Amino acid sequence: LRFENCGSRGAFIVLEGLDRSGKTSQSSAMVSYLEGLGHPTELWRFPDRTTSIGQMISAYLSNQSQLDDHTIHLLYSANRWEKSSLMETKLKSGTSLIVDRYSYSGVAFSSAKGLDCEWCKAPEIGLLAPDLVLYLDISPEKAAERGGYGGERYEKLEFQRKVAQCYQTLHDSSWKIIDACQPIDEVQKQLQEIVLEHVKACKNGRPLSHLWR
Ligand code: DGP
Ligand code: NA
Ligand code: NA
Repeated sequence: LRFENCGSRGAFIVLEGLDRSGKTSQSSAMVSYLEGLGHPTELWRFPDRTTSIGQMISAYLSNQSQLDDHTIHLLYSANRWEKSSLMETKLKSGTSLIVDRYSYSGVAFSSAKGLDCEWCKAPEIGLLAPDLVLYLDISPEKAAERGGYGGERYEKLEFQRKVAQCYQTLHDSSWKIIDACQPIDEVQKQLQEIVLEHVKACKNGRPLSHLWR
């Protein structure tokens, strides 16, 4: 049973959290879950490293290139803008999108470097707003214990502490905070309940909106 031709839209759902909070595995589990229920769903992630802007970001993250903090911030934002019309098309055609990181990472990671929060938000204004933001809550210390970090630029305890503080200032009514230290199945179950509710609300005609409102 598929729903794509019912004229109803898909849900735009973002997972956020520190590095090693479990976003990536929970995002793919969520896609399988929704697909299994017959809801057309795609897994997206930002940065999308497949585009040419995404490749510049990837080179920066692996320390193969150096960029001024403002410059890289705008590249992350441009990477979201370059995908935004496809995103809107997908949603309007009835496909739900599970998105691993979005503008909240953009603001949290850049303001953790000391950039002004309002300046960081500005290039995100007008992007589609998610219907739901699932924040996988874990302390920076616990996240660091999870098999350690890889070698990428931001994967350091001190920096992740600052990111966690910046995320705190971004919560709004679209956010649900999930305790990411629970057993993985429990986290998954809690996410499924919340997501299903939102997928249904979007099918029933909840309008899309734009950042930051
Ligand atoms: P990921 O591919 O999800 O591991 O993300 C790579 C790293 O980039 C991760 O440490 C989080 C960070 N990041 C993701 N999105 C943004 C963004 O928009 N701006 C900044 N400054 N950092 C970001
Ligand atoms: Na990472
Ligand atoms: Na990730």
